[in-house]
Amino acid sequence: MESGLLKKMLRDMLLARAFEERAAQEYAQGNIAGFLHLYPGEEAVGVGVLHAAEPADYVVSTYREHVHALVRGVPARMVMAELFGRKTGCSGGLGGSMHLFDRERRFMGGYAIVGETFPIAIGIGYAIAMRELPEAVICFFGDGAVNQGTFHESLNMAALWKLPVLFVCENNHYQIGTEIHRHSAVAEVYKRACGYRIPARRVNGMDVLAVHRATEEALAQIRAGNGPQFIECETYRFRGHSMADPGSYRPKVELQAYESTEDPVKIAIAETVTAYPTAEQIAAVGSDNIASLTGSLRSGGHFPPEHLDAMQAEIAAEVEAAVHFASESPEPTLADAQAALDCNRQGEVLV
Ligand SMILES: Cc1ncc(C[n+]2csc(CCOP(=O)(O)OP(=O)(O)O)c2C)c(N)n1
Ligand SMILES: [Mg+2]
Repeated sequence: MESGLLKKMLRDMLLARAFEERAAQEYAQGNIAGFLHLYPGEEAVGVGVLHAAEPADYVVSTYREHVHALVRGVPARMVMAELFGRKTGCSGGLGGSMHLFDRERRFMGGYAIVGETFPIAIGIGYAIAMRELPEAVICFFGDGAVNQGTFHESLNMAALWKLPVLFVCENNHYQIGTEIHRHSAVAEVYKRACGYRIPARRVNGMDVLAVHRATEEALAQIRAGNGPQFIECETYRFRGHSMADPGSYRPKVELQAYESTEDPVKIAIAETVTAYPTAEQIAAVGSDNIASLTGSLRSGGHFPPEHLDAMQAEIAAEVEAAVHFASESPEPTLADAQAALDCNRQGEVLV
């Protein structure tokens, strides 16, 4: 993989983690109201999928969507301002954490209703198909959403009409406190797509490179006119379902095991930051063996640890600035809310 892309993905993974951890702090201090569903542990899914997409593709997501919006290019300050309910937020402060929206970046919304994303994705996919455009819709959803009627109705329609939709299941194994084998008759989510003859596969959702590769392949199939595709990303959330959930239904050892060995951010750093062999190591093996020493290095290039430190400092400053921007921004007025309603009444077409 090209090293520039690898670095961009690493940066987004780090931004995702830093943004969400800061949002948790702001929530605890009372600066963010309502529900707040955070993404730590799942970064490799959003980052891997969205870096394989084109700017012309559409994205539809759930209430756990801050990172999807960030990776799509919505500035951190506009996402944070939306979480704070401020007028400068990407939904004018009228949506909050679960309803981020950015028409310009084709981020067609986070949705609070489980299973709501499917019909919206299908509608956009239908519009694309009618116009015969080379675009696709990426539809994110959780493992808990696959028992909703909308899931089955939408997969059926997508397959029947060969709609350009990529279904991406973020399988973090839990629907709030209910583990997947206790809410789903088929715990391997990707197998459900067979019922609609949609090609489906399962990937390691903790490995950003694996997710990226699978998405590239699936999108290539969609753009070749082969209809919808399905990817199940197996992942894990490190925090509770929302800030209101201490997550006490999970064994501590389970969480600790994931955090210590499967953290997608640590894995992404390891993928990106590789050290060249030292002079002593080269001398020890002889120059003929340099190739074997360097063979494990990423072909794309070298990213020394000090670059990582600089990247992390830059991200910390970006998140700090986002919080400052959000807290200094005004709240929307009643007239703003009225204007937003009027705008829809005039039949504005969003797609
Ligand atoms: C139709 C509907 N039923 C119930 C809820 C309450 N609810 C909010 S999130 C959630 C769990 C969804 O779990 P999953 O799809 O696995 O997504 P995750 O939160 O794990 O990302 C439920 C039941 C809802 N928002 N909408
Ligand atoms: Mg889940």
